[in-house]
This record gives sequence, structure tokens and C-alpha cells, in this order.
Amino acid sequence: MSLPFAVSSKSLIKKHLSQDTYKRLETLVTASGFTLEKAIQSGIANPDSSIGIYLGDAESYELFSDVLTPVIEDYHGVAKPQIHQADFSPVKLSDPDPEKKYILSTRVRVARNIENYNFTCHLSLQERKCLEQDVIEALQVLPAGLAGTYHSFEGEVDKSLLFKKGDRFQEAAGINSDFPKGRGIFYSEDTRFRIWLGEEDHLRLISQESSTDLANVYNHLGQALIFLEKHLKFIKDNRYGYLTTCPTNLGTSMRAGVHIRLRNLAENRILLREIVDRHQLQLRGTGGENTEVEDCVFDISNKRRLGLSEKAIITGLYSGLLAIIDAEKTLVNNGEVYV
Ligand code: CIR
Repeated sequence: MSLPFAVSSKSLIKKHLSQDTYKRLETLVTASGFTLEKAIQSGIANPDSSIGIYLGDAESYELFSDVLTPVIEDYHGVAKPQIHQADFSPVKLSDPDPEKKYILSTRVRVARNIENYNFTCHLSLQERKCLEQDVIEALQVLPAGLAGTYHSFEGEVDKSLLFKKGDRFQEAAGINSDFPKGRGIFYSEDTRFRIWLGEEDHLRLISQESSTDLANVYNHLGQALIFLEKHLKFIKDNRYGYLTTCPTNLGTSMRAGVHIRLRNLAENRILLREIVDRHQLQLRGTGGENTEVEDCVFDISNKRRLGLSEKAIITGLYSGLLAIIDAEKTLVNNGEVYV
């Protein structure tokens, strides 16, 4: 039997799943009933998948490791990740943009999944509702400064508060099942701290501000996690760190980034790309992945999530931003337009 991927598919799952491995793994089932066939549904339905696999539970990472190990090593560029060294301790960094001329907003997010529940592509409505109740209870422990309100998507909810239903990749994986039931969003009173419940992972925890103070935004999230970890047990693996539905988020599961206006570098994309690559960052359009750059506003964030700590990610982003802002200013000093 040939593997069911489109001939045109360039996904990592197609690249690393040989006939032999598929034959060996196709009959295996995790205790919660998840199979390799379910895991690769999205990659089969979407020939343009870059990875093409989502996992249904923590055990899948072990059971299907013969194919997952090469996929993870290939995507993350880490040869045989050893013990994951987490370090979310607070950082002290000066403001990367003290003149407030370039950075428009700063955002740090992590993904978390909760022990004893399957991941979101393998979750019944009843399980989603139990998970939601556990999270609502845990949110009661948040102290002033982090405390806020949970908005269930099933009640009367301001449309601007909703996160969107997942894309076609997530749809094919089963992540959108029963949407919007069992989903919701939490906002701290000052809206600087947010939680998405039931998107691609159980939780996406987000610290976001229209400020340039990277350290503050990062430290705020670290503080929220300390409180939540007292009441929720997050699924963590020695080697892969926080386990996530999509293997691209393994490790720290952290994306830290800014929206930054770069009028001069927008005209010199080769230089911008060179600095971004040197600092192992990722360049996206104004609205995120696969969007256009509007009014010279870029979304710049860390590329690596696995094989380094949270602290290393934030300090790496900081150095990259200093280099980018310096290059933007240098172009001005060299007589090129915008001051
Ligand atoms: C793909 O394989 O292209 C999609 N499954 C998306 C991969 C990126 N992961 C993500 O957004 N969490």
C-alpha cells in the first residue's frame, strides 16, 4: 500500500514517514484511542502542509517517536535534543526603543496543555467542558494585577473578543470540533494578560502591551504562570519541554515578538532579512504569517522554540531588535530618507 500523501506534498511528515515505518506504526493505538492515521489527516488533506502532523495526546509523542523524532529534529534544527532546560526567571533589560519611535507593541505567548486531558484534535465536547471548568476554577487564584474575567464563547459575547475558528489545517486535524462550544477567552482587568482556551492548544497564555518594554511584557507572563502552575498541571516532557498539539511549538512553546515600523529597512529588505536571519528571528507581515507588510509595519519574533530556554529567547530577541533599530538609524545617518 502506498502512503496517502499527494505527489506534490513537501511536508516533513511525508519526507520522514517511510512505508516500513508506517507499516510498523499504523496498528498502534494510545490508551486514549489515538492513531498515526488520525495524526496525519491534516497533512493528507492539505498537500501544502509544511509539517502535516498534529498529536492527540502526550503518549502519541512516545508511541510514534520513530517518525516524530526526525520530523522534530528537521523542523527545529536540533540534532537529538537532550534535556529541555526551562528558565522563565525574570530578566532586566533596558528599553530596546527608548525614543518610542519604532516598536508599536510587544507580545509574548506560550502554549500549555493540561494533564489528564487529550490534546485539542482528540477532545470530545464533554471533555472540553470539564477542561473549561478546571481552568475557570484555577483563574480564581490570580492576584490583583492579573485577575480578570472569563468570557465563554457560548454566552453573550462581544464579537471582538473571539479568537477565530482554526484554519483548514486545523479543521482537517479535528481541532475545530464543536466550535465555539467549550471555548473562551480570559482578559485581566487591564487587558495586558489574556488566555485563549480551546484554540490549537488547551491554553494560549498571552502578555501583550502597546509598549516597547520587552522585559516587562515577558516578566508579566512569567508571573502569571507561577500562579497558574499552583492549580493546573501542565504536560511537560524531559526532552521536548511543554508538549503541544503541533510539534512546531515544542520546547518553550514561546513566541515573543513586536510590531515594529521600519521605514528605511522596508526599502532594504535584503539587509533586514540578513539581520533577522543572523539573530534567528522570524519576519512576518503586519497581520502575521502570510500577510502583507502595511505601512512598513513588520511582525518580528523568535524562530527557535526548542533547545533553548525562555530567558535565552527573550535576550536573543532583544539583541536582534537592538541590531535592527541600529541599522534603521544608520540608514538615516547615511542620508537615506526617514528621520
Ligand atoms: C502545516 O503543516 O503547514 C500546518 N499544520 C501548520 C504548521 C505550523 N504550525 C502551527 O501553526 N502551529
